[in-house]
Amino acid sequence: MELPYKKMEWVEACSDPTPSYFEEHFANASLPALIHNVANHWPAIAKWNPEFFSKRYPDLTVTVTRFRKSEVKKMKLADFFAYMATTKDENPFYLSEWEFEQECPELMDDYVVPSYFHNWIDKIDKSQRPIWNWFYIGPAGTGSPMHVDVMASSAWNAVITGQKLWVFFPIDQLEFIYNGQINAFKPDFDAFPLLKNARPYYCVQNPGDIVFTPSMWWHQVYNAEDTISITGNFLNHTNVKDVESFMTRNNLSQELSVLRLLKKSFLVS
Ligand SMILES: O=C(O)CCC(=O)C(=O)O
Ligand SMILES: [Fe+2]
Repeated sequence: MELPYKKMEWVEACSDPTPSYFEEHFANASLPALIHNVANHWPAIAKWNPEFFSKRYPDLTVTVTRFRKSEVKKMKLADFFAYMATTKDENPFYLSEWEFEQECPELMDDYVVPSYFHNWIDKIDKSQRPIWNWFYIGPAGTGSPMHVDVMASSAWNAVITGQKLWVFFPIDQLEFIYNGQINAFKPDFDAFPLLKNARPYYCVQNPGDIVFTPSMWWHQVYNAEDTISITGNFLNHTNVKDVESFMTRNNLSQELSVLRLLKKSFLVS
């Protein structure tokens, strides 16, 4: 896809980084990454496809939405995959943020999260912790509007089948994106003139690629093909400051007390 920005940066790519390389170059530097040669070794790559999901969980009810939740409805999973294979909708339904862990916990055996995405949240008892793992599954033309991730956490996303395009805006370009009202893939420079000054980061993610989203970076995602992908958000020493200030700003006192316990157990002070 051609994007009409005067200047763009490519998201830096790497192949199966060591934890120290990943931390230094991406997590601590707060830069997005396109990581090759990790998720392509997951069992999920050979297993997760429309046939697998349709046969294994045909009657599971999921919630699907059009862009910016302009329409929301429930569907059976097998019916959604049948829709995905045939739709010509201009603004198709997307199965985004599907919380699969409770209904399909066995799917968690099909992937291995690299150690550099270590998640403090995993220390909290399953019944208490927030669900921060989701599938994003949809036909070509679906995607997620501009957003920052939950509670200023960071995220990894792996494409299993299909292709995603990503546009990222670093924190020092906030003034150009009008609080996320813009559509980064169809920028309207008349309605949002400052957007002309933006210099977004861009990448194309293919099957087996992982994209790392640093905390606080605004981003928008577009599925250029029918796509099955999975995301995990995480909190650890690399983003705890951002998460803590988010919680403080939003008066999340309960969450803050959990965060402080986690800090105590993970950070040697
Ligand atoms: O794939 C999508 O639609 C959104 C993914 C995303 O925003 C994320 O992983 O943080
Ligand atoms: Fe996101």
